[in-house]
Amino acid sequence: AGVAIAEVPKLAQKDTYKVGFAQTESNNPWRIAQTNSMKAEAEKLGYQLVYTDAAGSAAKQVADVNSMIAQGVDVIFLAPREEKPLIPAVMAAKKAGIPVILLDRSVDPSLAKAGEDYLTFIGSNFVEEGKRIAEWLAKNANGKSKIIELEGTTGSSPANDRKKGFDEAIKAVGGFEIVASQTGDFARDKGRQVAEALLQAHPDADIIYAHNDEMAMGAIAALEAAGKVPGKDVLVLSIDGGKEAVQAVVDGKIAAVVECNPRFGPKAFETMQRYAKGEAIDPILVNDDKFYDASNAAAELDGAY
Ligand code: GYE
Repeated sequence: AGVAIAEVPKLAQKDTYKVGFAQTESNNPWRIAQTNSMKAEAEKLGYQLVYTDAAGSAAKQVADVNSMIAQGVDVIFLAPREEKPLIPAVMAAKKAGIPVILLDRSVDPSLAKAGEDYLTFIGSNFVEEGKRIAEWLAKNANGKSKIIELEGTTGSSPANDRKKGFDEAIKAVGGFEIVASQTGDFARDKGRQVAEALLQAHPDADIIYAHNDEMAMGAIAALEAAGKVPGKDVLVLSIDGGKEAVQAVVDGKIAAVVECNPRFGPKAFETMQRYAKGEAIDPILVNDDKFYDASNAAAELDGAY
């Protein structure tokens, strides 16, 4: 055990580094865009990147981090699959004297703290993303009101916070009802299956809010299979804003989508360099997210990842 140290391990200033990136899964365009951005930046800087893919398993991700520690990386970038199960990985790296920077998902704030156990969290404000969808609906729902919510991976920070931001804001607006809310694990096939079951149980639902594009595309498939017209009978809302989803906005199948910016590379490595120089690092570094609906999707399509 030993004495708990209330400080993130230091990082020496060096010409080059061996850096770990523990990715959580690679089953969607968002993850692939994020990984590509990290790999491109490491290559640009001439740093060695030790990349692992946990394939959707928190247990494997903990093992991946332990293996990076054994390989003696200088820094670990971690995209924690769930808020609680990755705490031991954060603590093991700290104990080994390796600073951790959390990317895109966070860990339980009551169990690990920025500036103490890990350096900082870089990512989107998920509460805000959910709130932006609710605010769009408040203005554009056109009388539609019965909502099916497809949640992301249970226990992950984006699922928790996208639900919180949306549910609280939609309640404050009034006149809407969330008739069902269930996880689709951020996955297309699961999203389609869950949407299919929930549409059968709630045939009067006329809005589907999906916590990511993959589940939104799955929901569109479920709607079409049920003979309903997405965009007309049922409004589909999403978060991530990859090219396929922005194209679906152009096609009228998705009503609106908040981007969740996956371009982490430049900011991640710049933060690490600033830390090595001895600069103070904020506990949260928020990415900017765009918003797409029928008013701008065609013009913005080229810029979507
Ligand atoms: O929305 C989803 C991905 O953690 C912000 O995870 C990320 C989310 C993203 O699998 O598509």
